Amino acid sequence: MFFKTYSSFYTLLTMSFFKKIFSSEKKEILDKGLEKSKTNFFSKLTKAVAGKSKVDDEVLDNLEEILVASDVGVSTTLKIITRIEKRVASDKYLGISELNQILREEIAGLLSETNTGESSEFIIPVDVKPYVIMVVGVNGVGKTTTIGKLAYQFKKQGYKVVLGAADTFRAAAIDQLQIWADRVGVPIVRQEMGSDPASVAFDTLQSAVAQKADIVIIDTAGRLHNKINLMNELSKVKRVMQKVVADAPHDVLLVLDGSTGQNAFEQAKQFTAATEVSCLAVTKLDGTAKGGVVIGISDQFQIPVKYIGVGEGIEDLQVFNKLEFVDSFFK
Ligand SMILES: Nc1nc2c(ncn2[C@@H]2O[C@H](COP(=O)(O)OP(=O)(O)O)[C@@H](O)[C@H]2O)c(=O)[nH]1
Ligand SMILES: [Mg+2]
Repeated sequence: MFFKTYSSFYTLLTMSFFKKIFSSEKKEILDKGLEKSKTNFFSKLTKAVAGKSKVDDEVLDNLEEILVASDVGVSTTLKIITRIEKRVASDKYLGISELNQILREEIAGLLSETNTGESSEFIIPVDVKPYVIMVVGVNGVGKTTTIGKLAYQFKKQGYKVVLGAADTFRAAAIDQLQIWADRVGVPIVRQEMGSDPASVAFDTLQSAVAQKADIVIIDTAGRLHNKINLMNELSKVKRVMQKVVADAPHDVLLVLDGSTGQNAFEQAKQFTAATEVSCLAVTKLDGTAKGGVVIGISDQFQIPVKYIGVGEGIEDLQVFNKLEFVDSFFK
């Protein structure tokens, strides 16, 4: 009895210890990833408030410009400015030294009001097998890389994963997914370049069912040159998958390249109009000054940002947490 209690206490202790190490590591990677965005934002802000002692109209005008220039987006910027104006009105005097703290609080407040709730990693119901995730987005945004990182996380959690190379548009796309599959150690279903993406998706699901796999991730080619084509292609892939798994896909993950700033917004608009998207991943937040785009995207779309990409490595995919993100940005 004593031993049992002691050992479960010990397990708890080590678990929380590792959790702490993990979360502080995650935080460090996020802080580092957002460095460029922060430097860019705060150097502008410092210039804008030089010689000022309180938050006045001029400071707010400058702040508005800086937020827009940081890719937060016009409509989200206006909401933030309105909130700060209200605060200035009620507090009478807001010192410049408090501006940072206020920005952090108001943006966190704004994002916590969005109705997408707290985002979390994919939750795989035990009675759904295989759970099918279709990944969409334009060429180069980081779909294949994100799939590799996700497969790695799922595998680590003990799930049996199968990948489907339904981006058959370029040979390199198929090979790249193969490289990730080998690296993670999960099976991949592929066909020749140029073959029908729907047929690859069909094969992948059949193979996953036969192998009793838990999760299937389907890579697709997102050619946006024509919305109707894109819509038709994605609905065909879905329709064909449903011949094997009736309610597939269970999730459609749209990948956006955060380093393209406003372009990412545009792509989100076009894809959500062309197909049902259930969640978002914003990649390449490391090495860009446009990290503010995540704030705008999570404010403006009714779809949760589930993941952010903060590097090219296998570990560099994080579950997006609004408050952690704002905290890291305004620290
Ligand atoms: N720095 C950085 N690079 C990334 C990230 N995600 C993807 N990439 C890179 O972006 C490029 C395109 O990625 P890829 O997965 O091939 O995009 P796809 O065409 O949408 O499948 C590759 O060189 C990736 O290594 C990220 O979070 N950070
Ligand atoms: Mg690809």
